[in-house]
Amino acid sequence: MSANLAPVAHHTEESPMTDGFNLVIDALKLNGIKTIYGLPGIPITDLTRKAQAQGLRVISFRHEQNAGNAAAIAGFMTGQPGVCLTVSAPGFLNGLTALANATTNCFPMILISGSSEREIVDLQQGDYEEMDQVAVAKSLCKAAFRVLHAEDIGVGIARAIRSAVSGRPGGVYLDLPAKLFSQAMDAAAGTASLIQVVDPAPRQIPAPDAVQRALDLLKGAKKPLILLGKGAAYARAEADIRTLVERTGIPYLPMSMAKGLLPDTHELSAAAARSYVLPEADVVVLIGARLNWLLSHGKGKTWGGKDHKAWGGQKFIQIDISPTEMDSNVRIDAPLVGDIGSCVAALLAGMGTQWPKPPAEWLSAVFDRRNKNVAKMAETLAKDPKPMNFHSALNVVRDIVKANPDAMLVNEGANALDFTRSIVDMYKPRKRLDVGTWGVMGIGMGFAVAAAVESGEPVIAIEGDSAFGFSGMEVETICRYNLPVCVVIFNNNGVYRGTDKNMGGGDDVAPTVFVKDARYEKMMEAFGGVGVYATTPAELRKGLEDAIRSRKPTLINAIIDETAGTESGRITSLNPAAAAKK
Ligand code: OXT
Ligand code: ADP
Ligand code: MG
Repeated sequence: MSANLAPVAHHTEESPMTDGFNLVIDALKLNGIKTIYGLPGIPITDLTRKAQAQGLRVISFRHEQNAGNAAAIAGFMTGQPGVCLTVSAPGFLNGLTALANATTNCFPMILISGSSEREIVDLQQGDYEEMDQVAVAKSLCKAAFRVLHAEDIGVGIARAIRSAVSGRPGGVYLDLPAKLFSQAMDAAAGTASLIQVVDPAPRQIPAPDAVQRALDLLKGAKKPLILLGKGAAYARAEADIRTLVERTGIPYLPMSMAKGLLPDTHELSAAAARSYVLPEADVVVLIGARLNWLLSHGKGKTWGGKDHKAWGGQKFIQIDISPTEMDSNVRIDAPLVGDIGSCVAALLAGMGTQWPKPPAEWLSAVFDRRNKNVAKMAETLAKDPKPMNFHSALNVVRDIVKANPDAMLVNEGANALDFTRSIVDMYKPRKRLDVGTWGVMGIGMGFAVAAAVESGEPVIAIEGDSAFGFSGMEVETICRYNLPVCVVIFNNNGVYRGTDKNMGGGDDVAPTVFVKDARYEKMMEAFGGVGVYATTPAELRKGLEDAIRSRKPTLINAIIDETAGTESGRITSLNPAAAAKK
């Protein structure tokens, strides 16, 4: 233990001493952290109180996973690490799913958990909520640190911030043992020990020969395609990306959370021709998108390969900050390693102001296909079936988002997710927040809370009824902080559909089926918010319009035809039974 530690400390004008509590708060504030998402309890209750007293906003949740998801998406929205604060062992574990999900999605986040006494944990003597949390966290995040001495708090928080946001962003775990908080030290020395991180996410300039290689490949393309991923949204490079798209005239395809980077109504969007452009393109520029399962690993029938493992013959230019992302699935012919802003700027500089447009046959093939699909979709959306289905309900959401392009859209479910992605156009960057790389259910209310807190804009959360259940208790949090969140539950009585039968013929309902006609809107009413029961598009529209106008916490229980969904939405082929047939 350090020599200058004394047992008690209070941070007052008179006192020359400070303590662990204050140093943690001061270090966070010094680095521009404004909000802590968390859940109090031993040993961090006083930390939450003191943080609030000293001007940090503390958003207190009902379950740590939701606080963690809020912190993670705050990181994505702002580019600053989102901070989640939990108690030891069980609270820490509850936050860990969110930390792992943040790392998987490249969202910068710091999970700070209080922990039990090291001496007892290491001898496994059975402390209150005992767990070697650093060891558990290590494999699920970018970095894990433990601070044992008050004078190291500044370094610990600086390392956590830098690890979370530099290079490929991700989750970081910071372990603060209970004893640390009451350690006292000289206040001036404490202040001097804090670090304000300089340039936490330094630009990474691509090598000039790598830029030239990419331009040479692109110049020879007959059927080029640009693919935008959520890394491009995170990088806030939309102005240069738009210039790149418009100067080259290359059709582009946005991944789910890259929707709105350019407005989905942009004339060069190929979103509605996805299954045409992927197999047909000859040179694909990946900007902040990985060739993972969401892109069929860059091969197989999606890309025009003969079978599900065969490469389709495309050449790839990949812009990514992580050098080891290259060749992770197929050969990357022109890797461009650097931050997206710098890489796109370098491409633009190398191109000059004139760049040959793609061949007209390619453009007309892509846009004919797109226009046909858009027209077909418009026909479907114009129908008014009874009962309401995903399309007729989403036609309303589509109008509302168009009229309120600054509103945030949170989305989870299976059919509720997939139909929303293709039907609801986005107009601005970083407005669409969803299940991401893992397809994880449970992000809904955590994301919605952070979306409201960080943006101040109205939030619309389109939720499958199953998806909502994972974080539904946070409607109380939404009411407590009076957040302008409108939760819309697409209630089809179950996971995917409400019509499954018990295959054994017993009394229990099938595993995918819920209580029929559940009145979810009453959950919001229970906490003082507005509940709406909507069986028609008109009722849904009124509910949404009222919610946006009033900014009152609202839950709309939108009753959807229980037969309308498909198993696993658009990813039915990933079900083992279906995959075996491939
Ligand atoms: O080109 P084609 O013809 O193919 O058409 C495409 C586009 O061109 C076209 N399109 C358009 N047409 C017209 N106009 C416009 N504007 C337009 N835009 C596009 O539309 C189609 C589709 O386009 P898209 O979406 O771009 O293309 P596609 O082929 O779908 O893209 C492929 C993918 C893989 C990129 C895409 O499908 C994708 O992003 N998928 C993500 C899927 C996903 O992550 N799903 C969530 C997980 S499912 C499952 O795991 C669930 N669970 C299990 C579980 C989970 N996940 N987590 C945890 C912690 N525990 C358990 C559970 C429990 S889902 C779930 C709950 C489900 O029940 P709910 O009640 O919540 O939900 P409901 O299903 O609603 O009941
Ligand atoms: P999507 O799911 O939208 O396809 P992914 O999460 O798979 O997107 O990919 C995001 C990619 O963006 C990651 O490989 C990550 O390394 C990269 N990335 C994130 N931020 C930056 C940045 N500022 N510059 C360059 N690449 C980035
Ligand atoms: Mg459902």
